[in-house]
Formats: sequence, structure tokens, C-alpha cells
Amino acid sequence: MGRVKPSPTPATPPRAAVPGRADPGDALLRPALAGLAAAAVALGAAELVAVLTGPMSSPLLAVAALVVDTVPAPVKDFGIAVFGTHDKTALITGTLLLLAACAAALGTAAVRSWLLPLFGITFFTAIGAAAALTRHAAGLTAAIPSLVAGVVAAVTLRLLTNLAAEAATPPPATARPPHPPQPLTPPQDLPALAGGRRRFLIGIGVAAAASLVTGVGGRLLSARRAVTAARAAVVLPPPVEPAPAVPPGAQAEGATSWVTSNADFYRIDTALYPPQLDPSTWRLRIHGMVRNPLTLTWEQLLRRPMIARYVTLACVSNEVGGDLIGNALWLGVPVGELLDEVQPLPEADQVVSRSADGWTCGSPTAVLRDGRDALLAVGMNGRPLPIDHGFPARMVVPGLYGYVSACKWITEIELTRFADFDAYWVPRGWSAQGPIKTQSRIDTPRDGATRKPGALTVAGVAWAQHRGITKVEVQVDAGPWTEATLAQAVSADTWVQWSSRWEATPGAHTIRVRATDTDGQTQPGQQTPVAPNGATGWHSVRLTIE
Ligand SMILES: Nc1nc2c(c(=O)[nH]1)N[C@H]1C(S)=C(S)[C@@H](COP(=O)(O)O)O[C@H]1N2
Ligand SMILES: [Mo]
Repeated sequence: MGRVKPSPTPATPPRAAVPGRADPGDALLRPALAGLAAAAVALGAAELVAVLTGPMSSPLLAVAALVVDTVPAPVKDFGIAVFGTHDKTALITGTLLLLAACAAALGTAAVRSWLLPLFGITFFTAIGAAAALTRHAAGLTAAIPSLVAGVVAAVTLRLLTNLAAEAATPPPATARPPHPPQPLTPPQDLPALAGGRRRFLIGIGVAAAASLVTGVGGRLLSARRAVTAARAAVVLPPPVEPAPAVPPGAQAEGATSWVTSNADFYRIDTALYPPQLDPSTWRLRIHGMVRNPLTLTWEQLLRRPMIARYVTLACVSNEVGGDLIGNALWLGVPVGELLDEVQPLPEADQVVSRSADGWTCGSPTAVLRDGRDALLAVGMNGRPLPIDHGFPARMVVPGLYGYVSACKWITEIELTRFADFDAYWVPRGWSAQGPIKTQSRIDTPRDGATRKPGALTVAGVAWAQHRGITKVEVQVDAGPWTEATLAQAVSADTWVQWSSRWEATPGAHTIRVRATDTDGQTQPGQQTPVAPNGATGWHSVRLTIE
């Protein structure tokens, strides 16, 4: 981020506050600001109320929508020609600017009389309410946000106008009776004037903050509500092959649940607030170095044959022994089939997935086309993807860390080359390639536990997605590595559970675990940090037997 450049021109000296004389410029500016702030607070309040009464009951959106519906076609075409896909934003901005001008004028008018401002507020309230009531399927409640906005505008304008008047009022110095003569004490007069100004500025600041919080918060909540409803209405297609049943033998006693529920599934992303995507307007564009670019709508995606697969997702930031890993049943379209359809050019060695919020990840084209169950997923454990986990669609690729494969809220798949594009985490110090490293974790006993002597179950999970685990070994203190019992593996793409018995003897002990994958590679004991491509090392727990 660049530093703020010093201003090239010397700062103008602060205007001297002249006691006893109101500045004519400020006298106009403050009421205008009061008008603006009152309108902003009112619109914010309306957005908040519209969370309950429905998005199109927001006076701002309703008026904009009304304009769109009633404006003559040539004007609409002109708008689209000038602003392109930003025509809606331009319309709302225009509406806001017009309202701002009126609000400033009404604020100024309020200095003289309340007649005009009250008339203006009533007028705008009526327009907002009428526009909201004309929206499709609007009930009478659609008028509520506008009515609330009207009341809030009047109250806020009144408060701020009073503060503006106070700020402009000459200090008591001039009001003092001339007799008995008093010594002139201008320093005492200054705080009086500054106090009024300060109170006015605080009022404006509070109003601005309130309007921002309620406006932005209301919009976000409205969007969340709409998308939550859209998600609830989704009917997932059945998979073309039935979803595999979890063999009862997959669960080892004492290990974490073999299937991670949607509620318990770890969440990692850069989104401060998850993108709220409406499936009815969602599109997935597959383009770049391809012969046949393709754009899919939600309906088109759902009509494609889908498969259901258990895949264990892992985060590259998972520390040894950490819980940034989860196993779910994903329902989706094989990415390989989509790629076959668009026909990537031979040089396109990277598939960049882009999220609605601009986040990107890059996966090797060869990996996505090697026949593994890389999915463009829409379902997670039998439900549409939760919003936090990428609704309406995301990628899931067995064997690759999430940061190079598992794009949530996906809207774009672009075929390119690793030499030409660095995805989000690459310039931030993470490897462009992120195959999951063979790892294992002890779930029971917990680190620091105290147990009784005698038979003790040690259990946990091990994973080497798309290679599979062949062996898990446990070591107590400096003893020999002994092979644990592996629970039934469901596929090479999921974690496998293991357990081991140990005759615990009194004292302080350390238990370690290590796994070996089908390549014959045993995970190294050497500890390396999570950056740049995943931690290594053996997970260990210390426990006391007494
Ligand atoms: N849009 C988007 N997708 C994303 C990320 C992100 O920051 N933004 N993070 C990735 C990372 S680092 C991981 S580990 C997985 C986590 O998926 P989950 O939150 O569903 O567990 O999502 C991946 N997909
Ligand atoms: Mo991650």
C-alpha cells in the first residue's frame, strides 16, 4: 500500500474563529450537511427495516426499479449503451445524487421554516412508499421502510438543525449586559463557540456512522436472507450412481467422526463476509486458452449428470495435529468432463478458478484431467452447499490443498499457464503447486490428558488423498514403532481412521504417530512450517498415567 503523499501546497491556516460573528459560509454549509445526514440516516434505517419486509420494499431499490420499469425504451437503451452492465449501479447512484441535492436544499430551508422540509420529507416518503407498493407481490408492509425513513428523516433533521443553529449562535460574549463593565475575556468565549461546532460535527459523525452501519448491514442481511431462501428452495438432482454408503468399519472408536457434518466443517477463506450469490443470476464462465468457451447457468449445471463422492479436504495452513481438515460427501459434475468439452489448448497447464469476490486458485490442468473425482460441487452431505462453504458451487479436488483447488463461490474457470498467472496465495509466499502431504493425527487421548494404568486406546486419522494410506504406526516414548489397526478405507481420496492399544504404565509419556502412503513414503519426522506448501512432522501427545 502506498504512503499518503505530503500535500504539495502548504496547508491553509485554520480559519480563525471570530467570537461574536457567525461565518456566513458555515451558516449555509451546516444546514445543508444536516439535510444530507438526515437523508442518509433515513435511507440506512429503511435498508434495515427492509431486511424484514423484503428487499424490494427498500425505497431506494423500489424507486430505481420503478424507473427501470417506466422509463421509455429509448432512454433505457441509452442508459445501457452508456453504462453497460453498470446501468443499475448508475441508476441508483443517479437517484442518490438527486436525493442528496434535494436533502441539502431542504436542510438549508429548515433554517427559516419547517414547512418546506416537512413537505419535502412527506413527498419523498410518499414516492418511496408508492414505488415499494407497486413492486410485484408487495403487500401493505412494503410501505413500512419508507414510512420509517420519513419519521427518521424528520427527527434527525430536527436534531441536526438544532445543533447547526447552536454551532452558528454567537457566543454569550455579545449577549452580556454592558453594565457592570467586565474585563474582556476572549479565551473563555472561544470554547463556547468551539463547543457548539464540536457538537454539530459529532452529530454529523454519528449520523454518518449510523447510516453506514444500518445501510450496509441492512443490504448484507437482506442479501443473506434472499440467498438463504434461494438455497432452501434448491432441489439437488440425484447422483447418476447412488452415493456410496459409509462402511460401518470406517469409524474407529475414539477417532473424530468419519464424516464431518456441515456445521462442524472447518471454514477457511479470505472473505470478511461470504459472497451472497443468487443462483438465478449465477453464471459459470469457462474460458481462456480453450477451443470452446462455455457459460453455464444454475439450471444448466443442475441438469448435468452428477456424481457423489466422499473427499477429504485439507488446508495447507493445517498445523501438525490441527483440525483444518474435514471429510464430506460432495455432489457435483466431474470437472474433467467440463474440460473435455471446452477443449483446453495443449499449452494451458493451469486451471484458474475465480470466486465471485475475486479470489483465485490455480490447479494443474493435468491433475484435473487425470481421471480423479475432481468435482464442480453443488452438494455437501446431501444438502446444497452452505453459504459459508461456497453456495451455489465450488471446486473439490482430491489430493490438492484447498488453496490451490477448492474455490468457493466459483464464477469463472480460466485455462491459462502457470508461467502467465499467479493465483491469490502465490505472490503471498505460498507454492504454486500444492499436493497434500501424507499426514496423521492422534485424536485420543488428547494432549495433556491424565489416564489410569492399563489398556488404553490410542486412535486418530491419517490421510494421503488420492494416494491412500497403507500403514499407520504409533510410538510410545523411545519405544519401537508399532503398527496400528487401520479402519476400513472408503477410497484413496478420504482419510482413514486407525487405532492402537497400549498397556499404559505409570509416569509421563509421549505418544507419536506416523503414516505411510501407497507410494511407500513414510511421513518424515522433520518439522517444517505450513508455508510454503504444508507442514511436515509427526503429531505427538503427552499424557500422564497415574
Ligand atoms: N473463494 C474462496 N475460495 C476458497 C478460499 C478463499 O479464500 N476464497 N480458501 C480456500 C482454502 S485455503 C481452503 S483450505 C478451502 C476451505 O474450504 P472450506 O471453508 O469449505 O472448508 O477453501 C478454499 N476456497
Ligand atoms: Mo487453506
